[in-house]
Amino acid sequence: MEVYFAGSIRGAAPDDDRYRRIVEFLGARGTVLTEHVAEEPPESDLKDSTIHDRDLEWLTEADGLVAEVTAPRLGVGYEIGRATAWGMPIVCLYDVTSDRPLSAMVRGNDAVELVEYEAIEEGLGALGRVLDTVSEG
Ligand code: 6IA
Repeated sequence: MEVYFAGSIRGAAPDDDRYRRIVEFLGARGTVLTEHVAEEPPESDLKDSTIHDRDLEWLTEADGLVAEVTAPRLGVGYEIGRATAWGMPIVCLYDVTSDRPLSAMVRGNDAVELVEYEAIEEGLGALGRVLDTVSEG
């Protein structure tokens, strides 16, 4: 299984290690095409057009998209939109203790399997169950 992991890069990311925990969790079940999203610092001197084209190519190659959407970001929303249009399996993780309400464009999207969590351990458990269902189906 090849998974595209999406999370905030240029905006406020969570001030804990949850992206790294998600990437490690996914990496134990398959290949994560975008491990760099969890790296510190994630920026490089690649041209934005190179990043855009490369990431979309990875997204087309992936078996599914897993996005952490607690920190709302244009880049993540764009990736969810493209994956929705391509009919890919999409799982979004959202921390319900956040004071930032989740966009209706995610919560109201039938193509998105939404995992709401209070602690990341709980979120990863639910993510695992969703992935089991997707891989069986
Ligand atoms: O709006 P944002 O830029 O925060 O959106 C983040 C999303 O866009 C992530 O899920 C990534 O897939 C994608 N993205 C944004 N910037 C980069 C990037 N910069 N590299 C890869 N994907 C990106 C350079 C990072 C470097 C370690 C190669």
